[in-house]
Amino acid sequence: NTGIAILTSINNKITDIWPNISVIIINKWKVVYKLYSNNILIIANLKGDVFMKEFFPNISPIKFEGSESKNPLSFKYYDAKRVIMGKTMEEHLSFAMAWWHNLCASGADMFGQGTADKGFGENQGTMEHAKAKVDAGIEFMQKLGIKYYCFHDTDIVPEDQEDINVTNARLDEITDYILEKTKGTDIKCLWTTCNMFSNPRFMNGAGSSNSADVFCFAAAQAKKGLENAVKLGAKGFVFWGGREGYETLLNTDMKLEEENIATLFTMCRDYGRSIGFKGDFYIEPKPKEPMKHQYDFDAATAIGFLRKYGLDKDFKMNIEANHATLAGHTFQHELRVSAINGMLGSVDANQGDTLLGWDTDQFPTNVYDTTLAMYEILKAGGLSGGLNFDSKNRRPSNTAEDMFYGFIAGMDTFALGLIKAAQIIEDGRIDEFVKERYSSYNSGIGEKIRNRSVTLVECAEYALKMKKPELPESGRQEYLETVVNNIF
Ligand code: XUL
Ligand code: CO
Repeated sequence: NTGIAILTSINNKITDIWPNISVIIINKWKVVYKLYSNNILIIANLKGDVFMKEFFPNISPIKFEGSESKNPLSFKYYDAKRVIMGKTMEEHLSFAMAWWHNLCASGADMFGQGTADKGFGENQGTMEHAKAKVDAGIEFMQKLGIKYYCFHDTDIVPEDQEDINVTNARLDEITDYILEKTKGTDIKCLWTTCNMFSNPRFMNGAGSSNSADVFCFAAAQAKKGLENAVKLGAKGFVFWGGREGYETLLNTDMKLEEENIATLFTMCRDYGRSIGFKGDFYIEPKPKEPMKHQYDFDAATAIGFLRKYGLDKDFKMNIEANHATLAGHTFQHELRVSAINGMLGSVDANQGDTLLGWDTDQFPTNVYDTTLAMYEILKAGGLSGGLNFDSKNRRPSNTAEDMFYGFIAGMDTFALGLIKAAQIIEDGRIDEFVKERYSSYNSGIGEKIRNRSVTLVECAEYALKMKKPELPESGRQEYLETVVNNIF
């Protein structure tokens, strides 16, 4: 207040609790600067009441600077208000932050502990930490201009190992806190899901567990999850069946397990609708990991399952790029399968490493892949959901800056993919080629096949009369790949 700064020796509560913290006392304000991989700026009074906390004080809001810029903390292609094919980039690309990778995961793997500090100045496993993650997450999203977040129930609160009622009370508290902190901002929940794979009770699956008691715990988590989806106004509710599958058929009643998953989904659909959940339910297919064989292997399998159990009106696909490649498909293939079945809902934006056989969840940097993905998304008329960065930094990329670099890479790669996909469509050579390739169905016998106004006998008679057909025209793959490169 007086403009006089007094630097005192450090001897107060906060420094006692947290090592590695410098405290400067300026008049009656205490400025705490945490000297750690995450520099946190805290402004508090001498009683310890915190008035302001900045989790990423060294990082200013990320701006679009264009492709000539060499500033690493800027967008080169993502220009939120730029209009492409009648919509702004921001409207095409509803980016979301995945709570679990960005605010929880420290880089731990089965060979070593974490390398990144995701404590945000609080002790892990406490509600103070849960709240610090909300505050840090909001600051992070605002600095990047990201409007959506996605989370598992267990990402936002520590799970009580003895009593699910305690966990549920914490969920009430944290969702109140999220609502309070996002009030007046444009930050919203894209989708939420329940972690029904980490807790030991789910070792044999959740909906597919051999234990009816465990099935009920999955139901209890999903019920609470749906209530929170409604409370936070989520656009979607995801089921990723990490442990819904099997290791060996020697101990598995596959029919019973699949039927029970369908029962759980049906209960969730009916309960969700009864409490006013108007969004989409999503299945996120994945062929394996952690299970050897997961029931939602890929989009085609999941769509067939939904149709069999009458769930196809309420469910869509959440397609993850890395899951597609684990299934032996391209990302583009999974998007196309979903789109042509009217079930393209949302996307988990990441990329795998084809030399590694697991889900590496890397930030998308391959522009060729994002171009072909955005081509599918544009042709399908967009996503009802968004692009959730189910992506994490590599273990050695462990600073706060790296968290931003990851998102900048992903957002720019999708923005450039959008620009290039729109150019492919506007160029028209690819679409024209495909149209022409099937032109034999525009008239004559082909038209009758399309109209289903011809029988097997008539088709056979037509063929016999011709004796031998001409070879179909060339597929021209190399030429088409050159067209794409030409557009690049
Ligand atoms: C796991 C995965 C999940 C889902 C949500 O591979 O992708 O994080 O996105 O449960
Ligand atoms: Co995912």
